[in-house]
Amino acid sequence: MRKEEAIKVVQPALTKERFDHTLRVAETAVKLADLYKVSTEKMELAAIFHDYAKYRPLEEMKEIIVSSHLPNDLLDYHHEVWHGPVASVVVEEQFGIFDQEIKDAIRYHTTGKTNFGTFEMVLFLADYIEPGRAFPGVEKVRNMAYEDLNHACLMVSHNTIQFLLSKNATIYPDSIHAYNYFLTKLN
Ligand code: DGI
Ligand code: FE
Ligand code: FE
Ligand code: FE
Repeated sequence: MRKEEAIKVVQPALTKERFDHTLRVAETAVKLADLYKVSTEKMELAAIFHDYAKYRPLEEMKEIIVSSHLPNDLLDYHHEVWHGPVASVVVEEQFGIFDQEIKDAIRYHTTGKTNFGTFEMVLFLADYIEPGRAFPGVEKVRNMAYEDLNHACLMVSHNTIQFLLSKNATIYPDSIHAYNYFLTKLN
């Protein structure tokens, strides 16, 4: 699928703010893909689709999780962790995107996972540091992003888990696995 075509289907599924975020994630992810030597063309497509399912009705997302290969334990956690996995299924079924890297980058963009690949890490990081984000400590992550991909992803995991703890929110196991993985790989 071409970039223009992807944008055309994604835009009406999102709010104006979410669509603008998506374009900034794509721009950031392409820059990082170039730096870390993964496909910029595939990255742009993954980024354009990463939040595609964000505003699906919860019942519809549940139905997709139950009826697909996705793990049902997602349903035991907050619905914020559903939209990535759901989008990875929908882009294959609806748009014939079978590329495993693109699907996995979309699927795990919220939580990360263990043995996270370079391609997937770039989208995970770009989603966090795109210029519209104002998370506490984001500037430090932005600086690290262009120095050390793994270390920057560790900071994303660390900050996200810290944020979730501060809200007494449940933490999906993949978020913890990602944190451990990045920390273990630290230089
Ligand atoms: O969709 P975005 O807002 O661009 O960003 P995202 O998909 O990375 O994260 C969406 C939200 O999900 C964000 O507020 C943090 C939250 N989140 C990330 N990991 C977990 C989580 N929420 C829960 N409950 N558990 C997690 O493990
Ligand atoms: Fe998201
Ligand atoms: Fe994210
Ligand atoms: Fe996003």
